[in-house]
Amino acid sequence: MKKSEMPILYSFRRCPYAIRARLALLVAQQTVVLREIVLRDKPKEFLNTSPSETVPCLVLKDEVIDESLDIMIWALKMKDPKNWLKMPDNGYEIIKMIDNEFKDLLDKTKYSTRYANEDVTENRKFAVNILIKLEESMRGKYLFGDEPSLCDIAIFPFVRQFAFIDKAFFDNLGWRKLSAWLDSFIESKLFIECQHKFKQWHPADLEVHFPLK
Ligand SMILES: N[C@@H](CCC(=O)N[C@@H](CS)C(=O)NCC(=O)O)C(=O)O
Repeated sequence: MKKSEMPILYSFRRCPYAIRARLALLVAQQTVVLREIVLRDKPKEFLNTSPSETVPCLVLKDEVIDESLDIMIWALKMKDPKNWLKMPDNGYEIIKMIDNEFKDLLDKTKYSTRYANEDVTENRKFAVNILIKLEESMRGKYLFGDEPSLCDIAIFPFVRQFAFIDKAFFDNLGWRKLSAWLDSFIESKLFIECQHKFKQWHPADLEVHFPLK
């Protein structure tokens, strides 16, 4: 593919939404031009492109995909070597629940000082309850069997973020499956590759590609 034809991904290394988009691009072997964004210093090229002004944002020749889940689905429709798209419909409901209810509790736990009127202990408990239900519904090592699906991948970065707010607390919860589930992603080649550190993008920079060649 010629340079100018390559999709552009505006990304931010630590963002859980951007992480899941990069994981899907990686597994689908879709090479993009990566532009690492610093959220407090968004470049005008990004602001002029992303309707929501959030990362990730994938710029195709005639379309801008501004939602991480849509980027995942776009990439996997190109190539889905691990059959991540093969999952029951309720996988999408679980993603929605984690993106909304769980994400809200995650933020209220992680950034509790920003929520003066919220009870952090209660919110953390509600978040843990969601994860317990998730674990109880796991049909194998993963949500729908012994192989991960789109749903596992899409929710993993948020569970990881929650676990690392207080890893000792999380580990002490006595998980039967969820700790191994989480570790399998954290230790995977895919995640390590997806967390490569890119420098903040500036318009005059040479193109950097993701996945790295
Ligand atoms: N719905 C979006 C949400 C993405 C999102 O909220 N990303 C955060 C970073 S983790 C962001 O860009 N926030 C904008 C900001 O902080 O200015 C998606 O799934 O792609």
